[in-house]
Amino acid sequence: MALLNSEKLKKIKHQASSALNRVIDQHVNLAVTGLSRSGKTAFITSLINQLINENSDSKLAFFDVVHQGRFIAAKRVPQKHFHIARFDYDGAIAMLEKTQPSWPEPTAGISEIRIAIRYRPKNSLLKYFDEMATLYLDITDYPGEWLLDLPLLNQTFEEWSQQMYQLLQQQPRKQYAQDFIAKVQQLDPFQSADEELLKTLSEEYTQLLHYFREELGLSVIQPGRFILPGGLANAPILQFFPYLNFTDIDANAYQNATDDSLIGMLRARFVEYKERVVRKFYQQHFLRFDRQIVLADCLTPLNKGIESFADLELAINLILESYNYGKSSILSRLFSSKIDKLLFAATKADHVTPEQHENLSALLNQLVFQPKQKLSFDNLTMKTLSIAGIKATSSGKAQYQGNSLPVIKGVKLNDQQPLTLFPGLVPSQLPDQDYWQNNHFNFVEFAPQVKTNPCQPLPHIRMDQVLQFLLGDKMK
Ligand SMILES: Nc1nc2c(ncn2[C@@H]2O[C@H](COP(=O)(O)OP(=O)(O)OP(=O)(O)O)[C@@H](O)[C@H]2O)c(=O)[nH]1
Ligand SMILES: [Mg+2]
Repeated sequence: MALLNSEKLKKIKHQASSALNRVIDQHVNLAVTGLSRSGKTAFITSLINQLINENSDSKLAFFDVVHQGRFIAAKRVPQKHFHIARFDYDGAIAMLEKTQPSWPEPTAGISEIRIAIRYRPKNSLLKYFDEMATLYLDITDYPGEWLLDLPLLNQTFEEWSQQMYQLLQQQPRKQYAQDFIAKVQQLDPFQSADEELLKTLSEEYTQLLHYFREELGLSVIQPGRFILPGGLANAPILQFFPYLNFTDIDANAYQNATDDSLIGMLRARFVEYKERVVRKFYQQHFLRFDRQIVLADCLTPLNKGIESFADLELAINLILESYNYGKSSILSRLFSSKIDKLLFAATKADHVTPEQHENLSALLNQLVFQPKQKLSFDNLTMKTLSIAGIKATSSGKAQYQGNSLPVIKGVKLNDQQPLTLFPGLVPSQLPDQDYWQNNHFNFVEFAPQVKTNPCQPLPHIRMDQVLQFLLGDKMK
């Protein structure tokens, strides 16, 4: 009897302490990334907005804690790291709530915001301690371009240069890179380093990268900081470029080249970039993230064409490297990350008609899961979804030549005119030649919808599923 009692007591103590721990230990570091213009700011703004405006009208049916009536309230609290810029939620909301709403401004670099979410845990045992529990959610916004730099850590200057040369020689980059390639090929690698020349040529290389990203809609931009320099603008650490003539260089002479020769200085700056910029980011930030969402705008590349889409595919491959924990992976050798859930989300789903959403998720799924098979993602749960952080259109049907067609309706961003359109078909598989020849995806930018009631959460698509995947298990 005494034994039974002590065992029972032990069990109760154990249950009580794990429940208590759970209450105390409620904290998630959520990282949000994606290439520039992929929708990070809109996504984070919406996520916070859904949480702090949660009420009977909110549309979070798939978020269990809300669906089960256990959600109490959420509010912003001061962020944890004072040296990191604050995510400008108020600025973004002010833009979206104007009489003529506009999208939040582009952002550069990293920012952070903290939300405290109060809820009632499912486990009734907790009523002995406290009826409520709090989940502290730290959200970090950082550019996806920084993730694309990770493979550099595994490369020598020579290897990286050769890889960049290969990319620059393929269309559509080739057409715009000819001039730059010719200038670099004329250089004598062993001439003494001329800092002005390095500065001018690295600026030219940076302009090319901007053109690739912004005009051609390409995704593989290396080094990422060249287009998002933050506090490093004009620093010599960003003044290098790939050397494009390695096949003609004497290997010994290259090895022995000192840092005051042109090639030596390029190499030294590349090494410094890897150490002080790339490695530092992983050490300072990446290692503290628990959960990650990668936003991908798949629709703009579909609209731009086959080359832009192929580049997105390559970029997703490179990004996945960061989560590949296999023995030979870069990360497992250099760092040990604790990310246990990774969500890939195809953003701006409100740009396609609802019956295409499934295709959009399937397409992203293919982009992500093909490379995944070659890598090792033990202990990592992954999911793909198609979402809209801030829904700017409504969907309906229109009559066209006697047929009823699905359409989206919105207000065009450029001239504020109403527009109804069928934007096109999204392939459910990686698009083949046939798709590119016979389909044209029409991506028109829409203005955010006018908000009639400021207390109403922002309209969205599947943000509740995002919340459930990323936080559901922490709010049981
Ligand atoms: N229709 C629609 N458009 C969106 C949505 N999210 C983003 N956009 C569009 O995409 C643009 C870029 O969105 P941002 O949220 O600023 O993207 P970002 O990733 O933060 O961009 P950077 O700060 O430049 O890196 C916006 O200005 C909108 O035009 C969405 O959910 N629906
Ligand atoms: Mg942004």
